[in-house]
Amino acid sequence: MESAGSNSSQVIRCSIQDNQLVINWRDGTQSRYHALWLRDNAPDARDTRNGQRLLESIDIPANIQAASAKLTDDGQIEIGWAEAHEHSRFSPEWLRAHAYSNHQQAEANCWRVLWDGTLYSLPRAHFSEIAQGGAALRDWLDTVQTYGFALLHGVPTESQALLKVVDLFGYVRETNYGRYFDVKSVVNPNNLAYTGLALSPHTDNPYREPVPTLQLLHCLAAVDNGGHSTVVDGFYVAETLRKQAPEQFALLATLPVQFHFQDQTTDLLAEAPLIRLDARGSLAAIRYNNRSIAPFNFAPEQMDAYYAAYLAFGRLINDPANQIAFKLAPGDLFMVDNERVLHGRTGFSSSGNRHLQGCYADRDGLSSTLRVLRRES
Ligand code: NM2
Ligand code: OGA
Ligand code: ZN
Repeated sequence: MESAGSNSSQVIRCSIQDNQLVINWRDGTQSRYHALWLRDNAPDARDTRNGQRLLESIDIPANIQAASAKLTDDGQIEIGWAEAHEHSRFSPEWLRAHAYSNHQQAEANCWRVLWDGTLYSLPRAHFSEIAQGGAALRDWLDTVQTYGFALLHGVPTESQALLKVVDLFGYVRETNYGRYFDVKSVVNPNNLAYTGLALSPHTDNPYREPVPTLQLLHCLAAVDNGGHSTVVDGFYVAETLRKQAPEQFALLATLPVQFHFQDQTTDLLAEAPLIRLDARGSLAAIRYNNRSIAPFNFAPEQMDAYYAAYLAFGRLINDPANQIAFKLAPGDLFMVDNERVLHGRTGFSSSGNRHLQGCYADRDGLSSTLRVLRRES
């Protein structure tokens, strides 16, 4: 029953047992697939032009029976249905890729590299290279995904040049601060970012829901004294706290706090825990901003414990051993994953003409572009 095709030749045997397709692979492993799962995912349940599903799962008889399984001459696995549908064909390659039996939960986000202040070479690239697209762009975006930040040199020192960087991978997330914003010291600032004050490491716009997931900051003019940038891997710091004090980590991951921003035309308020976990308990997002956090309003018996956890987290974030510092020169830009890497700056004299431009963008656009670029390699 073996036939041509490298993947079908990996199939030693296929059969139906207990209403499941059982495949014995050449490497000695076995995979099992439930009849209902097979019917639900059969290629004939999809539009051939776009791969989108046409079938409503609720329309499949819950007791659907797989009657037979065979390897066809053209190397497909054919399931014969006892009910309405005669048969469905699957490629062995697809079945292998989607095998779920003997299942070990894949390590979620295993591609992330967490770092502290000893990360000795800053991930970086040159604008003229990534502007060509292809492998250079792929590698730079990959760096942002892996480390949660990356530098870019040689971005033209022109207003709005940072939008050209966004155009390479995705879409600007416009906010009340505009499509992009000028970070410089102004007379009547609506935000402390628009002063010469130091900004301790923070994530931007925690008072928004959803929070912008990427931030770009592009240097148009630097000053001699101060204005250094700092970045901290919030996931590294959170994992450190999880190890040191699991009960403090758990408090920060469950008790919601509020963040607030107000000016003449804006009143933004959002409530969320400082640490957000995904359904598997892995880190999903950090929200931390000393300037816009609202007064805690927990039950009195929670206040001491929460403050202890909050301050422990804050000390780790502000510990220079966890920070990387660098100075942006005109033409430099850095992009951070705003739900993972906190950024800040040292103070500078507001009489100088330091000028950054910033904007936000969406991370899903970045990961989509990255997957498309990876198809080509
Ligand atoms: N700016 C630079 O999220 C924050 O409030 C940080 C944001 C004003 C857009 C500053
Ligand atoms: C900001 C910010 C850093 C800087 O604008 O959100 O953090 O270097 N700026 O001015
Ligand atoms: Zn900021």
